[in-house]
Amino acid sequence: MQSNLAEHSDVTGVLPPDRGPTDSYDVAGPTHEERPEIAATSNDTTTTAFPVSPERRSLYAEVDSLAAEFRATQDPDVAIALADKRFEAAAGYDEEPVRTDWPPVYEDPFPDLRKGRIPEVGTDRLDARTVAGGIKHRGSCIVRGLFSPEQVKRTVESIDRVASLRTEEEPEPDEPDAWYRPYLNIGPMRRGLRRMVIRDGGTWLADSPIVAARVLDDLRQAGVIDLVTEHFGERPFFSLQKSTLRYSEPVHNFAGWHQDGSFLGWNSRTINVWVALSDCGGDHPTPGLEILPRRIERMLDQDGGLGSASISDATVLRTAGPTSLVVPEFKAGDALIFDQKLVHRTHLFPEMTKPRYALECWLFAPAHAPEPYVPLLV
Ligand SMILES: O=C(O)CCC(=O)C(=O)O
Ligand SMILES: [Fe+2]
Repeated sequence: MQSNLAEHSDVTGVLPPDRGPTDSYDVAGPTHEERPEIAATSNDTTTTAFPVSPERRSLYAEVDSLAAEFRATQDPDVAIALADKRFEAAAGYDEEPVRTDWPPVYEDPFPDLRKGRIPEVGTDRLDARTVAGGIKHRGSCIVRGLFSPEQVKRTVESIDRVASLRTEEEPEPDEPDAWYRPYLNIGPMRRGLRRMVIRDGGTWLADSPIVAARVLDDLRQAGVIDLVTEHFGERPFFSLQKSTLRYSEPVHNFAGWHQDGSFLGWNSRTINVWVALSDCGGDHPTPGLEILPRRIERMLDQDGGLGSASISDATVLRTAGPTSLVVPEFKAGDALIFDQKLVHRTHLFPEMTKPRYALECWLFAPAHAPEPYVPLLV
């Protein structure tokens, strides 16, 4: 399959990584050879208890200590040092995967929920059994109030501030600072992708050292990093290209149905934490998400014609069968947690009048992160 970035960006809202023209998007996951069982000794992601090499362990510890220093001081120079250290700690990852029992087996945590409904929990039930179990059995899980109103307000203001520091014409300003400091150690394809993300209103989270430090702290504080760590059995990575501060205009456009696994790699180990930062979905005049609320275990044909990742309406409807497609209502601060198999798209209709802010943060199990994505330690 040919990669065509222009094709991918504007009509689908789906931004796959940049790849060489001969690369395929159907990335096979690493083979599941037998490996000696290594148990994670702790779920505490701020420790260095995971069985990584001593060199990497000390980089992880440096990330933790810079994160603590930034939390205490809010010093912009520390935010920059922290961002750099996150790249360094994840670069060239070649450790054995911790979990050999994949996928984990979860009972349906919502046995009484009607078919076609998305399970909902509060932040008091953020554990892998509930949320990853919900994903496994229902396709996704809503977490109400993942971000507090203060966290929402701060993140929205940050998105506006960061957006004022870059334009599509000048995505990499000459005088970067801790609010916007795009990562430059990438080639022209990835730079083109950055430009397209900006054109669509987004900013890569990792391009803002201050916002990345705060948002990752917010996610940790809410308990979501621990739950993903528990699910992966190891401390997650995020990536340059697949964690985005989103600002979406209410422009009625063709938004492609997709499964992110069609370009992230069907067998990657990943969880997306998507946080609404505006009230949206339902009947709000604000773009939300439209979802096929069921677990789909196979990669659907990408026959949508809106870029090589998109799935046609006909295929989605045929796959849904009796299940109705849904547009859940989100209050600012609510989150949808899902993996690479969920069938979804941005929900847009012509009468929409209000823009939407959101955070999209795909987390990866380090040994199963898709290779084209530049990794950073969470
Ligand atoms: O925010 C959106 O409208 C789309 C998000 C999406 O497709 C994703 O997070 O995978
Ligand atoms: Fe998506």
